[in-house]
Amino acid sequence: MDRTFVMIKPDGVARGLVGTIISRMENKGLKLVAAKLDRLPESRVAEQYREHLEKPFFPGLKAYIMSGPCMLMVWEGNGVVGIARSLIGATNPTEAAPGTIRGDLALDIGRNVIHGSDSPASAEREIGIHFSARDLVDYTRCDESLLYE
Ligand code: DAT
Ligand code: MG
Repeated sequence: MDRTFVMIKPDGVARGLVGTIISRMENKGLKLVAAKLDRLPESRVAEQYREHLEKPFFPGLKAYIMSGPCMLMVWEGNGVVGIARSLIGATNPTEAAPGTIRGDLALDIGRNVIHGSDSPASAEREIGIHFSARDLVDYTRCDESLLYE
């Protein structure tokens, strides 16, 4: 089964949006396999956003991500990387479609509430930054034929 890394950023946690965001992903049918509330040290912010280290917005992004605890999660499902990105919406909430998390719950690219991995390779890399193999819980949620033909 495919996996992706999703992180509710400190604004989302502080605004009390953890429950509504998890509900959206559960309602879709995705399966939560790991979760922890965690403050990211600078080293993990740099690893997480390594492709953005030299960008002008990186210092602000780092301060934002380190401003409070994040809700770190691993979600499972067929095609979950793309499905999670669709649920999350465009990077800039001013362009994110209504119905998406960023479209419904955020206003500004610098406070866009949530991160989701952009490819299966990124997902594997990002899960490895924040979780160890034993953090990923193997369990039966429901009869999977209710969700997949
Ligand atoms: P995404 O989070 O949709 O994968 P990204 O990987 O391009 O987007 O950028 C990572 C985060 O960095 C993004 O969620 C918000 C911030 N960011 C990106 N581009 C930005 C910009 N032009 N100005 C300010 N923040 C930006
Ligand atoms: Mg990205």
